[in-house]
Parts: sequence; C-alpha cells; structure tokens
Amino acid sequence: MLILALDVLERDVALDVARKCGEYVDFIKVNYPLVLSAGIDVVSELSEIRPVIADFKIADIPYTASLIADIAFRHGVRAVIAHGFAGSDMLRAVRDVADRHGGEVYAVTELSSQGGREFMTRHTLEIVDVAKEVGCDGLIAPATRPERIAEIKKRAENLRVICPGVGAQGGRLEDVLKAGADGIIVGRTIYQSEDPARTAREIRERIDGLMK
Ligand code: O7M
Repeated sequence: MLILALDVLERDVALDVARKCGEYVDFIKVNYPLVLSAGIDVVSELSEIRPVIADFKIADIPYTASLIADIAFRHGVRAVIAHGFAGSDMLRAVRDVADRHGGEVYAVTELSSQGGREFMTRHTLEIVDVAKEVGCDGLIAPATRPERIAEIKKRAENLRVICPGVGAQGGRLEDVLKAGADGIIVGRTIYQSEDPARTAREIRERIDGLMK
C-alpha cells in the first residue's frame, strides 16, 4: 500500500500532484499544513481523485475528538488518524463516529522523529493493545525504526500497519516492508521531486516487486 502525504500548501498544487500521482497511490493523506492554508473543502476535492486519510492526529477529550472526526468524514474522507496516547475513551469516541460514516480509524503509536522516543516508545505496545481493543483498523508506526515496526506488527497481526518516514526522514522501503509493514506513507520524496508521477510510479513498482 502506498499513501501519498500531500503536505503542500496550495490547493491547485495539491490537486495537480494528486491527479498526476493518483493512479499509483492507494490513499492521499492530508495533514494540517494543507487544510489550514487551503481550507477544509480541498479534502472533498481530493476525495474525488483518491480516497483520503485525514491526518489530524486527533488528541483531545472524546467530545472534541468526535467533532473533529465528524467534520473530516462529512468532507468525504475514508479514514481519520488519531493519537493512541490520548487514551481508550477518545479512540472509542472516534471509532463511534467512524462507524456512523462507514469509515476507518488509524492510531499513531510512536512518532518517527527522535522526539517519538522521549515519551511514546515506552508506551507503544500498550497503545497497540488499546487500539486493538477499541477496534481500530490500523496503526501508524515509524519507518525510521524498522525494529519497532516488527514489534508492533507482531502484537497486532490483524491491524494494518502503515509507516511514515521513508525517504526524507531516512527510512528505507526494503527494511520497512521486511519488518512487516502493510504500507508506507511518502511525502517529500514524491511531491518535491522533479516528476512526482514518475517518482510515485517507481515507488509503487518497488513496493509491488517486494510484496509479491
Ligand atoms: O515523507 P515525509 O517525511 O515528507 O512525510 C511524512 C508524513 O508522515 C508527514 O505528513 C508527517 O506528518 C507524517 N508522519 C510522520 O512523518 N511521522 C509520524 O510518526 C507520523 C506521521 C503521520 O502520518 O502520522 C499519522
């Protein structure tokens, strides 16, 4: 599975990259930079090109979390991403909203950055257990630390594990897939390349070759 992290700031650029790369990616992940600069309606427009995952990394009290998830689903997204560290009550609230819309929920385990090791790593497997208990569809795990992906996948074999951090953050596609990832999230390597469509196609072909 290849997920395009579309962290560009302009609506027209976002739609252009999405149209060019659409046939090579399974999902488009939208994060705050795009929505805060282009407005939430861009999410609906992108959803017409490819299924969108709303990466609002929801981490709040259950009530507020539900409002955020509901806004995302009402704009046509297929899935939302929430922080596992916020706890089971919030994940359950987001799960309920997703169920009302027939959508999916992914939980972040530990961030791919160095900072992800400061606090999150200690609780990663507990977060995995809670995500399983609540019925999340998948987990976000760090491509920068393949050994952690392996541990996370082992603990949650039935959940989809998708991994950001390939390319710009130093993670290697081969290592990530070998560790058991079900998919990768790639941003800058694609949208900052000279030819985003060609780069997306090449990554897709490498994934397909490795996952055979
Ligand atoms: O390939 P990049 O580094 O340009 O983009 C990576 C994307 O994945 C970007 O949108 C980040 O916000 C996101 N991400 C991480 O890089 N690390 C994480 O641990 C988690 C995420 C993420 O997508 O969380 C849901």
